[in-house]
Amino acid sequence: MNMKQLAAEKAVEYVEDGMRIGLGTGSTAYWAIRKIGERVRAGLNIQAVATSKASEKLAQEEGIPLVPFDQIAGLDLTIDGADELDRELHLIKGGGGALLREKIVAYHSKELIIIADESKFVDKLGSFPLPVEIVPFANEWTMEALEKLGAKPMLRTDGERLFITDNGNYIADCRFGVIEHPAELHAQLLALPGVVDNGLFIGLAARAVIGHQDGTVTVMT
Ligand code: ABF
Repeated sequence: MNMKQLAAEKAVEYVEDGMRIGLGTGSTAYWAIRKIGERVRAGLNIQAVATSKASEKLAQEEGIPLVPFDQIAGLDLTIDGADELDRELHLIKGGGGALLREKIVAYHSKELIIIADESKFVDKLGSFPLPVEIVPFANEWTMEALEKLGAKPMLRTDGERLFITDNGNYIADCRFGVIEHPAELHAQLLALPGVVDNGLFIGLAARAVIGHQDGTVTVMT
């Protein structure tokens, strides 16, 4: 079993009958959705929402009951991946471009469990460029404002064309170097007009399940 699958399957042990579950996105969340599907087919009764079209499709194939957002009042548990996490469970997410939907779903969950292989665990955030979702209007000015905050921002492209998020926005991948104060940076970014949100998740994750190369799994709280 690979490290991602190990972490994902351990995290799915926290899913209980009757829960409302948020399904994350990415290659680690993929294994969690597969395992949840297996448990649903064995009789587990849950309701779920997905953070992306890809996860929604996989959940449908797995037979996981999906409910529209207006028919569910919040979630008990969301299981999602991350691009980086530190020992305080500060995260960088959004490498897949779904950070806004992932953050909305995480915020409305009583608990967010992050699943990752050991390579995602870092002493300090910042090796992974921080994804910042910005509106297309006057994006050149927003990019300049990001530079003034100390970033080297690059608009994400999808091959030749600009990458467009599910919300119709752009992603600026911002190299800040080591992020010494994630909460402060998060607040500074949110204060910039034109910035919709950013991939720093502060105080949202309650637990991280990490899969290791030697086949073990650790749970951080
Ligand atoms: C989502 O998928 C994102 O927030 C993050 O960018 C990515 C992690 O993907 P993977 O598990 O494939 O590394 O959770």
